[in-house]
Amino acid sequence: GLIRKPAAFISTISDERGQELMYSGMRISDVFKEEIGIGGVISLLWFKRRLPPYACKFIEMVLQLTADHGPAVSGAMNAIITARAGKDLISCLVAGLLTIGDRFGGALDGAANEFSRGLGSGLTPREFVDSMRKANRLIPGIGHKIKSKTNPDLRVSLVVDYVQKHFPSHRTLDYALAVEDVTTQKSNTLILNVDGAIAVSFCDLLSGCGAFSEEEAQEYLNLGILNGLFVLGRSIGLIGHVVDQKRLRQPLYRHPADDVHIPSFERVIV
Ligand code: Q5B
Repeated sequence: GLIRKPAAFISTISDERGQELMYSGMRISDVFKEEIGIGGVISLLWFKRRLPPYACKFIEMVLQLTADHGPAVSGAMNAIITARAGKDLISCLVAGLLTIGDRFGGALDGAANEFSRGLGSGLTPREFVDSMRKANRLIPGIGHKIKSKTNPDLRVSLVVDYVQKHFPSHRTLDYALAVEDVTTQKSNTLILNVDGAIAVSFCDLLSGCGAFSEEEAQEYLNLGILNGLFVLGRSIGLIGHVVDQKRLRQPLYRHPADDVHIPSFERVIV
């Protein structure tokens, strides 16, 4: 009989072979009929399941909150400079995205890991902060360049309010806020930042929404899904900055030399 050739790829999130495109088994027409929104589409394509409406709304909230934070942040600067060098939209977008990492915008995965570890191992917030200091590590999700206790980040307040109102449990967020009480004793800029607030809330969503086993929730965290949310959201703003620069016909950028400190070199004698 016929021997089936083993497939070169396995793929489980979408299927375009039939008459109608399917997202994790849901017809594209039903995606619109049921108005599941972009949060619902992400829940199908990233998590392969429908999440409750409050969770889908939270995903949409995250995308909107992270969409942009002005032209001065690392990602926007890189995208703007690249646009002014005349590069195409995709190159500019990628230039901006490549700044996202441990210090800027990409602290979500680390924050989820560290705060879950602290909570799970029963460390008090003070012990958790001390353990990070002893390990000579910054706490991911803590600290901001311009936001502080006296100049609060309203994005964080929006996240905290939403989670406290809609999530069945928010232990990780409560723990992170208690950690913030400790870190802000040192400096009032060491707040729970937007990366941290989203990350710990997402831990609470994965563990409390009833759609994931404990192992599945952990696996999604390990897969880097949280930094993925920031990348997706911030792409909206980065594209906006690129289009803006091109529309404004901004010239090639060169940084003023008097703003760069170049120490005088010793003359090298050959
Ligand atoms: N210290 C965010 O640094 C920043 C500490 C800490 C313990 C910490 C820094 C940091 C962890 C990574 C993180 C996400 C780089 C930030 C984002 C999106 C954004 C961006 C935007 C947007 C700020 C001064 C003193 C030193 C440090 C201590 C600092 N952070 N200790 N744990 N986490 N955080 N990133 O102000 O004793 O004087 O040596 O890396 O969560 O990216 O809008 O800009 O939407 O685009 O330059 O919001 O906190 O402070 O590095 O000079 O440190 O505080 O050890 O202590 P700064 P530094 P000492 S949200």
